[in-house]
Amino acid sequence: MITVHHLNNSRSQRILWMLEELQLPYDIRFYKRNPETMQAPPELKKVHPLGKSPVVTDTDGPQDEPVVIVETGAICEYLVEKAGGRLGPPSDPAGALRYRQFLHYAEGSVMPALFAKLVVARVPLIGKLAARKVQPMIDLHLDYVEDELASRPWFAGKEMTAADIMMSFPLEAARARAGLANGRPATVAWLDRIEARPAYRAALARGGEYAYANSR
Ligand SMILES: N[C@@H](CCC(=O)N[C@@H](CS)C(=O)NCC(=O)O)C(=O)O
Repeated sequence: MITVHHLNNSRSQRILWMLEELQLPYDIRFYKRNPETMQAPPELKKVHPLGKSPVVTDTDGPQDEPVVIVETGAICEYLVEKAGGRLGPPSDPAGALRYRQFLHYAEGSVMPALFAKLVVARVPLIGKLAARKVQPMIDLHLDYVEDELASRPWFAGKEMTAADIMMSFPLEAARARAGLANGRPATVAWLDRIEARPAYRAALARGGEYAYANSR
């Protein structure tokens, strides 16, 4: 059985969405952020030493051994494999390359820029000014994403894949905190498309508090 160790308002929402898309059975263990520090509670360190979310445990891992997996991208790849390739790379080489790129790009490039803004904005006195300095770093990514989505419906090509699931959290966070919706219609349309999906809605209903979803 798959268990998602799920933190409110966090990246682990993507894993719930992916499991709903794949229709794989799963349990959720809920963890709540400390409202002042926003940190995960210490219990999560009992599941994995990093104490961050998502963590997935699977009692039926490869060779029937239980496994503990961290890193959203690695978890997505694990689930694609477990589901016999569903939501995995498209068969054409260019699409497969785009799939691989965006699977890594979400956490490797977009999230660090957004995180930098979040951290500097909290610095007393100079926070607001410093956050404005970081904004162009974020815009570079958001404008690139807009260009990409202007020419095809999904990040890898004609079909939705795990790359779209990976990109959902940074783009939802950027809509909430970094002005994504200003003049980026293709990305906004993509956000509307993902959020209208029944599996996305089912994951929201199961996962509880997720401040980055647009309410419909
Ligand atoms: N790159 C990692 C990041 C994991 C991460 O930082 N998760 C956040 C949730 S959005 C977390 O657990 N924050 C609470 C904490 O660090 O205590 C991934 O994608 O899994």
